[in-house]
Amino acid sequence: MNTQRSFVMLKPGVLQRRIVGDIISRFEKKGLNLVGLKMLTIPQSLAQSHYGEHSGKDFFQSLISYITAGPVVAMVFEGESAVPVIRKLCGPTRVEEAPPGTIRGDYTMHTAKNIVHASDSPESAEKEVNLFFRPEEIFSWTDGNSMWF
Ligand code: 3AN
Repeated sequence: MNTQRSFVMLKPGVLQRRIVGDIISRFEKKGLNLVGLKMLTIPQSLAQSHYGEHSGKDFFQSLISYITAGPVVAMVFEGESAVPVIRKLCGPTRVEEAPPGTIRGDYTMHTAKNIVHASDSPESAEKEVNLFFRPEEIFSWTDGNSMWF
């Protein structure tokens, strides 16, 4: 059993479009455990740290503006192979490559506004969870239905 945690963030447009419940539901129905959940407006400094690897790219400034434009929903999910499983549910970064059935494939038209962030490795997940959550804000729980998933 390879239990992992992953950081997931619903970007500002998700709240505006009133589809927060739809998106969270996809992760829940898959069988992932929601163990951390908060809303926040991301400060500039946190946005720059979170997307530091893209600093200098042509889309960096618009990415920072977008991500700080309104409240986001930040979450931590736990489950077996949670990191790759969640990436699959989200779909590829580029929307023209995101197939129907994935979150990005079903809900977005533009890569720059691809509505959801999900950790791309267990190492990134640990870093991102620690960036957005304090240890006491994570609530691991035992899923009584785990044998059915
Ligand atoms: P992912 O979010 O799939 O891990 P990253 O880390 O390469 O992808 O990109 C982070 C975010 O930057 C994306 N979610 C998207 O909003 C934005 N982004 C990535 N590539 C582009 C691009 N070519 N043009 C505009 N925005 C982009």
